[in-house]
Amino acid sequence: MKKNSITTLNQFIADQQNKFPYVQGSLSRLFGAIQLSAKMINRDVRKAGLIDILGNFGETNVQGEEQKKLDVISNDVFKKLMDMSGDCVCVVSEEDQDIHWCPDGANAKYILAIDPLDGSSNIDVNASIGSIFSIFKRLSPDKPVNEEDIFQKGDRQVAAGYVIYGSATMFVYTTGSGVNGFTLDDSIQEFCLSHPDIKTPENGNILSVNEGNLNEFPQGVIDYISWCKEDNKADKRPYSARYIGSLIADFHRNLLKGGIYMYPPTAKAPNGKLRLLYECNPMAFLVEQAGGKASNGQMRIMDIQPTEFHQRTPLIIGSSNMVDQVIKMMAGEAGGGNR
Ligand code: AHM
Ligand code: MG
Repeated sequence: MKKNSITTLNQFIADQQNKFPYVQGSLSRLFGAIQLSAKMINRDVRKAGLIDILGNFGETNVQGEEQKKLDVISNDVFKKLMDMSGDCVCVVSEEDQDIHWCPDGANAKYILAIDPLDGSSNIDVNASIGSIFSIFKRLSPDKPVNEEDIFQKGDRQVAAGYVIYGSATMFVYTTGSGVNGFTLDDSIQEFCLSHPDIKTPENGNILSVNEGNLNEFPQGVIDYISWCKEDNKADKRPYSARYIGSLIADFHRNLLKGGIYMYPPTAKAPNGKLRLLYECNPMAFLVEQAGGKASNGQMRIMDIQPTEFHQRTPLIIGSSNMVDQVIKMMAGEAGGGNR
């Protein structure tokens, strides 16, 4: 990035299109629609307290969770803009039971998976929340899209990213050639390149996990958490505990500073809480592109074969050496320290 120059997300995508043939016209148009969705959701999030849209919608989503009004609004915004784009075959969303087929998308190339507003329990308390997206290419232009197209492994994602509605609004994405972050300049309503080529440190000293569930975690995870609290100057232990309960906020901080986020299996939820298609796959693509790792404790997240829309998986994600250490300890291998 040249000093004193501004690169908007649109300019950046246009440049990428020249460099990488796979960022073709329709993918950049799809990005345009995602970007506009993000701006519209950002507008609503920013005035959520002013226009009676805070609080519960009064219904539960397909997974029995209470939906917030902003969850519903964000889901509708994404679907409407995908419909208008003409570049998206269908949308699968954490908030919907069924596939949303875009009316003019029968011949389009791309499939969008979204968590339209993640961390929504934080809306009422004005903490950071975000939208997560993952893009796949349909398997064949000649056959109608079916579940096989949607249940592709994360490794086949064409692009993924998130928009964080935090103290600033940022758009962070990858198309498989690094990770770049853009901050929304409110005055011109443009996302401008602020975090080029993000690389996450190999080692970090931040631990993000809901320790309230500690007694239900596998022994290896419990051991790892105790290990993080031990004194060891060489690797900056004890680590700092930071957990806000909003995946994007915890992930974003750890991506930039170095750290680990875990949502391990628990006795009550052996597959954890987070969804493979809408949360884990896109975050895994981003973290790997930034030099980090993402695992379910046994295998790489992006190698998991999806079999259900709302499939859940444990998630261990962040700085590569930290993820390796958890995996080692989950496998019962010595982790060091005085266990
Ligand atoms: P959501 O998609 O319903 O918002 O749930 C996902 C969120 C993540 O953002 C967050 O990391 C996690 O749930 C927090 O769960 P818990 O409160 O069990 O720690
Ligand atoms: Mg979510």
